[in-house]
Amino acid sequence: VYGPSSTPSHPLATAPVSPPPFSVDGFVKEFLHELNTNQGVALSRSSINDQYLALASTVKNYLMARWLETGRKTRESQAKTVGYLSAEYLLGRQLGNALLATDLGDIAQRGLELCGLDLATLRAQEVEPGLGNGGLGRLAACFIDSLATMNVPCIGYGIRYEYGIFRQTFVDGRQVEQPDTWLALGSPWEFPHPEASVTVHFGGHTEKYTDAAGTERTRWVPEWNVLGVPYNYMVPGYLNGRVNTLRLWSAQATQAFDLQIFNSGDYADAVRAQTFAENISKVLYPEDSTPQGKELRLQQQYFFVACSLRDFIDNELEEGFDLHRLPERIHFQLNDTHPVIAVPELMRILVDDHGFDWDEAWEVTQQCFAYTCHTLLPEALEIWSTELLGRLLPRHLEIIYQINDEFLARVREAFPGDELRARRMSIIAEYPSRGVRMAYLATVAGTKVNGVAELHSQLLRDKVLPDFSELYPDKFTNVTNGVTPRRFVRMANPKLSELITDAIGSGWVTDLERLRELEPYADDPEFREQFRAAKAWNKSRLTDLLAQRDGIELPDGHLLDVMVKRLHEYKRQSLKLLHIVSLYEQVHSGAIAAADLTPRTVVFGAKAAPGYKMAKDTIHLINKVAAIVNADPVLEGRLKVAFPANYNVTLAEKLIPAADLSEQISLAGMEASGTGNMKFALNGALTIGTDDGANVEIRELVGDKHFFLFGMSEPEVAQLGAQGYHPGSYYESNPRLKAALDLIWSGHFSDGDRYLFDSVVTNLVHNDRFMVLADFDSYLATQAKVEEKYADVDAWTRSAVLNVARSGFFSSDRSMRDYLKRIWHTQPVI
Ligand code: GPK
Repeated sequence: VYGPSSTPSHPLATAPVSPPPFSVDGFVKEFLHELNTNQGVALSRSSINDQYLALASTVKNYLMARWLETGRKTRESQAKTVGYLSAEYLLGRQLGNALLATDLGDIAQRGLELCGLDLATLRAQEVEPGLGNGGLGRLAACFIDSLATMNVPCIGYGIRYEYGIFRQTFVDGRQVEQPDTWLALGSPWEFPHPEASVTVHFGGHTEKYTDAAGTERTRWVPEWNVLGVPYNYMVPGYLNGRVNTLRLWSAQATQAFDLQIFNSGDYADAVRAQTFAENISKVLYPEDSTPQGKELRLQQQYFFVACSLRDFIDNELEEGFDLHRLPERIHFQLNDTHPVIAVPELMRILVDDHGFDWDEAWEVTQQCFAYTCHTLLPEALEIWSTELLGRLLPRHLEIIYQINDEFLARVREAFPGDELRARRMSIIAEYPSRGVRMAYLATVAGTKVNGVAELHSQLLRDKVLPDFSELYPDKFTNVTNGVTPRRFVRMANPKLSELITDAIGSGWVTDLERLRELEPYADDPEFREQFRAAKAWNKSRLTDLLAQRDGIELPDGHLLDVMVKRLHEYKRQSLKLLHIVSLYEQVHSGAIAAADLTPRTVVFGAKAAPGYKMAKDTIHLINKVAAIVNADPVLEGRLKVAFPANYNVTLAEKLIPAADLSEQISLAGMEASGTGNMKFALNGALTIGTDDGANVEIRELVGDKHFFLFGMSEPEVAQLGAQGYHPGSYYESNPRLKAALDLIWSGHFSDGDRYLFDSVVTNLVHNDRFMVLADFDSYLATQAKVEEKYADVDAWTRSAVLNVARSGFFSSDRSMRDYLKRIWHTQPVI
């Protein structure tokens, strides 16, 4: 199928592809060429968007030779590839990262200047692909960056949503969602390959037949299908010449599908059919940690997984490859339960399409997958109703039943007579209705199951999947999450990066543990001064950005206190809010003088799932409190609340480097890991946090003296829950807490409307599933310690430097080494 039909005789035809000359002149020539031939405009007539697109193409041209070379090397080596299966990739802008990975930044800047253009302006033109909700999607993006940088063959597989995570706006303080039209001005980073499309089937029924050899077999007779069109994206390693591939699938109507209806003469129906097919990759579901069980969502999951398996088997393996050896060539990592339908799909391919017998197929399948769990919230674990699954994917449901039968036979063998256990462990849930527990299916099928921080992995074993960890003790492992130091330090924080590199050399960018070498500098007054100067620069950069982006004015010289993450009750934005309301209330009741407050600006950034009422009410309340606090002359210069709308990766890159204080205040035992917490520590913010997720490991590494721990521990939470938690008793017995809640209740922040936020306050006082009130006192006491320390500039800076120096463990390069060692057992290809 591939390549020329006769042996080429021109010498250039077989020579390696060469990138354009690496010089300012070479760059200018290439850039103008792209502007003229791709955009079809002269420089003098070009728009900023033209210039941005031409710049992106220019940078792609530099990467292209490396991309082709990477593909050639990987194929030649026949190395095992990591197939990262993820419904979300929260990539962030591509241009800055590509310039960094190619070391083209300076050349581009100088070249553009010669053209009378400004690199920063063109970078600001890029709309980030927001193809994820939050931590889980951003983690996938960090992981593929690290694998490329570490020379590990990896294909990221996912969905090319036409609309990513919604654009958040505020109208009278309420969240209003707008569609994310990230493709509207053109997406220069993608390479569509319609010729490599894959057909995906749905619906219909199954039937038995006897094959030529007389064996009874099953085949799936589907009812409808769609086409998966792959779009490739470059995933450049940092200065190492490797460019891996991210392959995202877009849904289109198949011709056969169209023709059938066109032939029936109903043109309008045919066009509708096309829309129906395209719906599958139309929009990212904006629910984070709360699956809705929607049919279209299951269609999305099967769609991208079926495309990806077919793609790997048909295109990445040599012709005639023996699929018995598939585990030698791929390990698919299941990023949460979203892609778990890949398990029965691979079984179907092997058994139905390739004639494997069941046991052989199961042997192969079991070696090809591993599963990462990202949550402890029971409501976040996906269960697909058997009714829906059977209707959409009848053959897969049969396969799941058979997997379950054999699995339960094994359970009964290991625990004879323990029928209750067999029922507990069944992949098929019977109550409240019949459904497939995708986490159980993944656990049974995979080589390994991992949590995303030590505490989370332990709780996963002990509380979420205890029966499974008893049956398969060796399957369970931990890989603590990490973040890419390229994007989140080197690129986002150029001043700190320069300071670090001046002190210890540039090796830290790919070997983050080297940050340890900074420790002695914590005691160097001159270094601390420069460290503060970098922080001040970041703050003023943020001040400029928020002024022009949101019309928000950041006061000078404040402690910058930042809480950015999805809005969820378990993360407890309401605790941060109660802190603010309490400060306001204490000043106005005369309990404290405004002049005694540490000048502080609290910055929130958070999107709420559109159907999550409590989360949206909390956003509304934060905005209302902000309006009152910010307009209060008594608090002028002392307390300010900023809530820029539409928090995303682009904003994070400016916000995190400017922060002094990082808020990681989830109820202990609820935040699987957190990755924002790592980004803040690496950028020299101190953390106020509970003993939860990766906070535990951050505190262990940076040391108690440099971390503000508060609140109940996970065992204390469990104990309080078991003995019966009564939030009302905290409300009644803590006057400061009562005063703050009463102030909200009184309508003070809602123009006298006592009902507007009644649900928020009532929920806290009477239900409070996440024990906000129980931790209120401890939180406030610890905030007082924060203020005390902040007053000692040198002590604060010393701790901040030590946070940076001791957080090297949280590089996603280290996470990838752990996955390679503990799960994938594969190696770099050099
Ligand atoms: C977990 F279950 C989920 C989910 O649906 N989405 C999501 O972003 C997050 N997560 C966890 O909440 C974080 O603690 C964790 O760091 C992140 O996944 C990556 O593992």
